[in-house]
Amino acid sequence: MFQPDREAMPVPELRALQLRQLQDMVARQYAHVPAYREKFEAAGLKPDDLRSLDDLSRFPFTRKSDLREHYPLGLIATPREKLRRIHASSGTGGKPTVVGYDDHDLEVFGEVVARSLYAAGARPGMVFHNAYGYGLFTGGLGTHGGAARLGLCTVPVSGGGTERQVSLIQDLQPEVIACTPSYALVLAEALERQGLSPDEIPLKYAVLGAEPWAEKTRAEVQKRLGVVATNIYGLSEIIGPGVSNEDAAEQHGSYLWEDHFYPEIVDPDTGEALPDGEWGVLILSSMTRTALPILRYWTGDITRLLPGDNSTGRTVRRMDIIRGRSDDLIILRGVNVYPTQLEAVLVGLGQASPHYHVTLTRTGLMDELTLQIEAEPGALTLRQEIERQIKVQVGVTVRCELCVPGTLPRSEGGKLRRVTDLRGAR
Ligand code: DLL
Repeated sequence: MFQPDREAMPVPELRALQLRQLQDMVARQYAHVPAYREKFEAAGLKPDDLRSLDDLSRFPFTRKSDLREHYPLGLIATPREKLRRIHASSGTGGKPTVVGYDDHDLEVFGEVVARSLYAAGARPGMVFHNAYGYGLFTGGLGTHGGAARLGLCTVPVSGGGTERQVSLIQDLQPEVIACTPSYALVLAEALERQGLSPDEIPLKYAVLGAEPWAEKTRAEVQKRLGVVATNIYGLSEIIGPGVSNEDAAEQHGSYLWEDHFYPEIVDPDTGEALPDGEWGVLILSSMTRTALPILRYWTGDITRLLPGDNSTGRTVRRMDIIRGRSDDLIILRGVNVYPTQLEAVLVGLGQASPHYHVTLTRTGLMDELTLQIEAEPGALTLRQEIERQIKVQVGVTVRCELCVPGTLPRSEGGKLRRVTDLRGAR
């Protein structure tokens, strides 16, 4: 363990700490964030109504829409001049969700990522090939900060440029790599093309996340890269990567750093609490964040907290893999895309028909998104323009297909399913 006193804290002590931190957070939100105060008042709640962990369920959820409504930084609890960094991720309505960090938050970020990398097998002095994207996405800079805290030597290669990544891996001999699981397979293929066998590849540990994946991919990555692969989970609204990570020797459930992030699992339809072991939506409260403390964030991610003992001696709970989402967020090659972002591009191009459908498929290693729209046959330039604008505005490559007007599915009163995901579990 990187911090045994925190990761293996006696459970009663951990619960007492969580309650104290939640009480402190709610008090700060009430005092400094008008939007939270209004929400509490609307629910008839004052900070001192939080007397036990059970009372938390009386407090309102925070949703992506709250962040959007207070775009860009209306939910911060510190003066703007204390902010030291901004990150962003896709929002539902075209505008990104912006998050802010002060010095203390960056400290917390470094700590939880350092713990995660340590659990993944990384040790001080190792060379770390960081292929998460650097920039507004939290993946690159987030893991970078944690690696510095742990004492790794980071190669900040970021995403893309696979051939160059292959040479850097051969030349710099990194033992640890971090990237999305789908990119790990792309790299494996490129290394194989160079004629390298798994035992000639220097990598020993892979820290994979930012998109859903399953055991089949783990086996594939481990075999082809010759690594032990663990799952790293996180989201920008809470901090970024490093909310939880599996232990390399155990590979069964990701340890959720619950001295910083308080987890709950609730029923996706009713929002009622579910006991450990049951699948539901993961709710997280970022108790120790000072610039952007978020109460009961509805992550939309479907998972469960694993009941029972573990083999590492940690006392913080583990979460299972993300089995799905309770909303329409699409994760395409690690990039978050909401159907409404695609719709916004269509509307912007004067594409008046609201009828469109998204199909996700997997060809070989790559996920593909096909966007079907209704248009007169032969509107070829329109098709190309839509593809180009989506690349520019949303940042993903998609294939646009024209359908005869009137042929795409229409809503029959209920929620129209605009997305068909044929990718299956990885
Ligand atoms: O994806 C943070 C991250 C970076 C995590 C690097 C891990 C590694 P966002 O862009 O805000 O943040 O997207 C968050 O991605 O709600 C999940 O739906 C999904 N996600 C993240 N990690 C995993 C994972 C980053 N290990 C959203 N398994 C989350 C499945 C994941 N889904």
